[in-house]
Amino acid sequence: MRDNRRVDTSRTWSLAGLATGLAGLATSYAAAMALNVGESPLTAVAEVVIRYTPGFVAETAIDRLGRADKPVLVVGIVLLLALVFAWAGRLARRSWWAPTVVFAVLSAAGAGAIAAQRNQQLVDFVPIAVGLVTWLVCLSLVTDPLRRFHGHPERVAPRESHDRRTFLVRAGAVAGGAVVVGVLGRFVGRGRRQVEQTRQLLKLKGVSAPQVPAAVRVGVEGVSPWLTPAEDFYLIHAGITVPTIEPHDWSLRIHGMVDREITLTYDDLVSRKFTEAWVTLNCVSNEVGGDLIGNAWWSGVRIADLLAEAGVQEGADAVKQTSHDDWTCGTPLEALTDDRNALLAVAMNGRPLPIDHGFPVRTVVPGLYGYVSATKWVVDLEVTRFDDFDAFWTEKGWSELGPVKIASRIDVPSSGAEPEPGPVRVAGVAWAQHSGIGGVEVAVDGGSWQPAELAATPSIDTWVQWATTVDLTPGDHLLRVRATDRDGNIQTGVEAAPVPDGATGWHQIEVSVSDG
Ligand SMILES: Nc1nc2c(c(=O)[nH]1)N[C@H]1C(S)=C(S)[C@@H](COP(=O)(O)O)O[C@H]1N2
Ligand SMILES: [Mo]
Repeated sequence: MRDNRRVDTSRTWSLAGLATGLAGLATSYAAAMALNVGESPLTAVAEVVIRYTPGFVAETAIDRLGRADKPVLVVGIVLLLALVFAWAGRLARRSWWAPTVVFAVLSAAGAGAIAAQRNQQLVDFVPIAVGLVTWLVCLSLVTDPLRRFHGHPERVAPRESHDRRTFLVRAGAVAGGAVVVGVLGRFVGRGRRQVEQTRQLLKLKGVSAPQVPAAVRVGVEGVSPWLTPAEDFYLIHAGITVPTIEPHDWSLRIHGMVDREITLTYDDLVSRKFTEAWVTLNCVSNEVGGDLIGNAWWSGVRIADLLAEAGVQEGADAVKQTSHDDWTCGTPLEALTDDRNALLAVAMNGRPLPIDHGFPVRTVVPGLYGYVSATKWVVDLEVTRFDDFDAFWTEKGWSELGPVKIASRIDVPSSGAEPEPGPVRVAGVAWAQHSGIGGVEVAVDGGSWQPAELAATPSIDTWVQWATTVDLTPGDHLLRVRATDRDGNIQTGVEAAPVPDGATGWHQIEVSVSDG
């Protein structure tokens, strides 16, 4: 009688561990797919196993299993894990920390496997964290009623059956949830992979490779590269999942206060004449000295030409832009119709836009912060009046208009550096898109401003690299930078937070000069 009950309980606890374990695997897999970090922790572990499998074993496996070798390996790992999960569930009967240690060790193994991959980033570890949190939450969720049920033998029957039912419901929900999340992850991942493949294979006529003019480089090591590679370009996205849109499913509607509504397909768009331009894009949320800024070579169609074809009506002053994921922004009509290169961009740095940067089509408008102009996955342009709508960020208290403010940043030396006394090279970048940078000055310890040299720029729409040499004596020093635009406006030293229309203030760093 007693023994029967023991068998029964240990089976129940194993089941709790199993459901919990599968749930963590499922959420980590789904997180990996949603974040598109290439590999789920599980397949990363499989890769490591493959890497360290002795050649003869691998050959036998390939010989016997053919192309099924990898699925067999993954299934094998899952079965092994299932045993560990069941064991962890049984450990949970005695203490909460023993299964926690088991899950932590498994997570560490997954993290180790991911760390062993090439070029991993912090985001690659997110699925591990998601899985571990799922394990811990589900474990307490599922074992809690069990503990009540088995922990108090004096409990009366109705209470027991209530706890038992709670356990079954929760374990079932966790296991069922795991299956649903796993299937969803597969779904999410597949769409993204397919679109990525389309993107890779896409050949766009009229898109040229970026040719960085030599004169834009100031020639100081450590300055941000003038061209920002797409993989280093900052990313801002208010939505949860990244839209994955096949070009043949994309179209853009231009409507509102126009004489002729226009609907453009992707083929319509790419059969037009492209305009290509260097444009530096930055985020209004960038703090003084921050890195939410990048410079790229964009290829696309001028919005001004499309609006002219549509025929903008009297009285309009804005274009409300909407993305595929229903993000909106309001752009001054003037910035889209004057002589600047406001583009419906299809390529960045000579390649179709990366999915995260708006594939297949986004807008780029020189001189305006991204939140009022740079709609990724854009699908709708409505010519209208600012008075008639609110947009995503303006609803949240950000300014309606978002012209880029003059700004500058010290990249070299880095803050806290310890240079030798004597002449020290100081360098960085400055920007005032569509006004252009006219000058940059540096001051040491709050002293007088001394002018820096500027590298060249191909237009007023990009950032500029600058450099100068300052003489530093031993001790601590404060280095400050400020810029002036081509109209003579000086960057203000008054400090303001990013909300509502962009941070201001001078970027400054501290260095400690050694005694030599
Ligand atoms: N669809 C969509 N477009 C968007 C955003 C967004 O959240 N959703 N963010 C905007 C903001 S605030 C900025 S700064 C730029 C950033 O573009 P990037 O991620 O390509 O650097 O995109 C803009 N376009
Ligand atoms: Mo932004």
